[in-house]
Amino acid sequence: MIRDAARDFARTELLPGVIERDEQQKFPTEQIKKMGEMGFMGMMVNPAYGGGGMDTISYVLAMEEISKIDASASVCMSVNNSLVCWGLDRYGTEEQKQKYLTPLATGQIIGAFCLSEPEAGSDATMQRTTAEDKGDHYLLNGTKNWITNGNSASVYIVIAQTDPEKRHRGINAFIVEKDWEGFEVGKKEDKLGIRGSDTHSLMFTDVKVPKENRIGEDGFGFKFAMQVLSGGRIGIASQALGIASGSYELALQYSKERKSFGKPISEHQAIAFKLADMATEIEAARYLVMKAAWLKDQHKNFDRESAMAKLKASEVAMNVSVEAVQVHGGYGYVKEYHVERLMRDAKITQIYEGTSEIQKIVISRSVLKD
Ligand code: COS
Repeated sequence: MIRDAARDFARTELLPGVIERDEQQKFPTEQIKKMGEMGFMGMMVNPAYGGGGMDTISYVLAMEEISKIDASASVCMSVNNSLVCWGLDRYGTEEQKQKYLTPLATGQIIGAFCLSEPEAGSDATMQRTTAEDKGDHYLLNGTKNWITNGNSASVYIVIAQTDPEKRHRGINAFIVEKDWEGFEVGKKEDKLGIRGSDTHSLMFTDVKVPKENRIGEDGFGFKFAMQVLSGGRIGIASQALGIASGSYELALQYSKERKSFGKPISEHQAIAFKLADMATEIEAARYLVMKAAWLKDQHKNFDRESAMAKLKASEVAMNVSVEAVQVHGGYGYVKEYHVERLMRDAKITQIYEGTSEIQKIVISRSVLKD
């Protein structure tokens, strides 16, 4: 039912205008609002805080369907669900949940997660953004880069260094509101793909953050970021799965309609074998994503599996979307057939929330402990 609801929504509400939003870099404001009303923005959150109380498997199913049609809407959904809501639900105080989680989970407002900096993406411990302890508040200074929902968000989880001598143990996570003095939204990035999402740099100049807006104990910020990202990788893996299966479905349909040399191109082995490879790879990725989601739902460690799921699903998204363009031939290279957009959207899944190379660090460190 969840998958069908997400599929119907994507086809009726996201498909119209998806090409124009990509061209004009237009954020899907109305569509995201409706996704909130349907319960897609806080799917795994405790219903006491306005969430859907669903499991990760349900979230993956919905993410795949939304991503088949509009990966710009689905990255907004993924960040809000897995990086912002899940982290607050798990580690927030009662006050933080009442004040921030409820409006975030119901989609009344959108959240953003701010870890990356001009010089700290993969090497996440090298935070230059500082939060100086001033007694009842912290003073936040620094710059964050490539922040999804950068301008459309109202609430930001910001990772900052409080005590450089303690390195990663001196890092904290803070809840920051957009209209606080000293907070400035910087330039919007002009991107290759997911162009409907708004990606910005953010600047903080002496932003006063009340002590009660720190998440967890002093020094918990790096572990918080790592745990939240581990769950986030299931979201991005399901986004990649959706980009792959969306591209494949378009290629399959087109190959049955388009004729060459007197028969549908699907009946030429060159195309039929491509479809076989695409279907097989998608199925392999789907099992990895589902395994990671299932482990998370069982409250077991899923760090290795979420990294594997993201590594594999993002590679499959890239390969399958390139092949889908090839199956479409010249039509694949123009916008109205959708596959060129899916191909451009696929690339980011190998980069954000930990590059493929970072996933291999996580996986190799884990397997070496076996
Ligand atoms: N859950 C909880 N804690 C974790 C963790 C996880 N999944 N992964 C690491 N940690 C903890 C470690 O236990 C360690 O804490 P202690 O020293 O107290 O034991 C601490 O974090 C540092 O871990 P480690 O030494 O492994 O850190 P590294 O600097 O080697 O970095 C990687 C580890 C590379 C995995 C990490 O920096 C990373 O994931 N980088 C990518 C970040 C990212 O996704 N960036 C994209 C931007 S967000 S779109």
